[in-house]
Amino acid sequence: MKQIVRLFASVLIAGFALMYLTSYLNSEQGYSGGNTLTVYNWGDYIDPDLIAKFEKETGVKVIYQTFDSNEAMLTKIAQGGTTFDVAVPSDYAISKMREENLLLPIDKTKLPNLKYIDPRFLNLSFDPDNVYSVPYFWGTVGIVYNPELVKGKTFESWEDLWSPDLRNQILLVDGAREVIGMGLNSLGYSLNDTNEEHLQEALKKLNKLTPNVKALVGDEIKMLLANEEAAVGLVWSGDAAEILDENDKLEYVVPKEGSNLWFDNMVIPKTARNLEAAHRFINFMLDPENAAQNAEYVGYSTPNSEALKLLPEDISGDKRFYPDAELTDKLEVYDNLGKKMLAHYNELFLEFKMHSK
Ligand code: N2P
Repeated sequence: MKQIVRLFASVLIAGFALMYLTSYLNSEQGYSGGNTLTVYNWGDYIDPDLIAKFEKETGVKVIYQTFDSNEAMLTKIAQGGTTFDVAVPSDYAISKMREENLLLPIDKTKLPNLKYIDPRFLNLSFDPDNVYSVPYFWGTVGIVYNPELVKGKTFESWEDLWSPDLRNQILLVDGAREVIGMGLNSLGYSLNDTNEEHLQEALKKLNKLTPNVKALVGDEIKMLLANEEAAVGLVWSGDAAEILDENDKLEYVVPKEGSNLWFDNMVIPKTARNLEAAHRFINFMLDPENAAQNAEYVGYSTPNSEALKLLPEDISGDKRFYPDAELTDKLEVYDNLGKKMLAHYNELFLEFKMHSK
């Protein structure tokens, strides 16, 4: 009898040791098959309670990683060696990923909640028929300012940023397309302009802004502006919504020369290991209640029309963050300018950053 107990105990111990070893090896390799899902999203772009809710509902463990620019995300996915199951690129980056064969088609039969997306956000030119992508958030790029700190100045035009009274008062979001685009727009050019003379003109103009630029920053821009560490910021609309929520003295405007209208969509990169969980996660985020909770938490605008109905009227009715077609028709979506031109934009942005140091 003793022997049987001993044998039983050693089998049990060996079994546990094996289980431990496999789970250790899997986590070391960033393996995301089995019951895990790896999500790659922008920083500050989800309510963490939703991740916990998804894990509880599905038993799938979420490994969550963030990026702060489309360029960084693209490089990481293109390099390989990662196991991202879901990522959230913007419009032009989705088009580039399609071109570079970095995406898997989405199985819409697994997304019953897709019906809640407003058709206005479907079938856009960067992904006709939404073969590879499903809307997450959308918005604009504009200026947040503190009327008290700028002493009555308004920002109807991009040109207003160049005012000599704004010395060391402006924070810029650290994005190549946003900053170069602002330079181009301020000259009346398209933010998809590829004419070398226009691009050089924009760089020269941006370099003249450097005395006014306090810093180029990531997600900290929200905290800095809300705490009045700077008077003005070039920001994405959802960040503006959050800043204004923290400090209601501030204002958000989209200058009259035009600006960017952007769309961030969920995709399944080629690196995915757990397609089943990827579709479940996407469908979960499309659920109106979850989408509304997410929108309220991060401050960004939801493309989900059922979710919109669940949001308080002071959010859904705010034209600054839910602009109607009259404004959005005047804005431009970033085009996928091709590998070479996008690299050139990045170089110009780097030159500007060196200049503003
Ligand atoms: C959130 C960043 C949103 C990205 N921190 C806008 N495309």
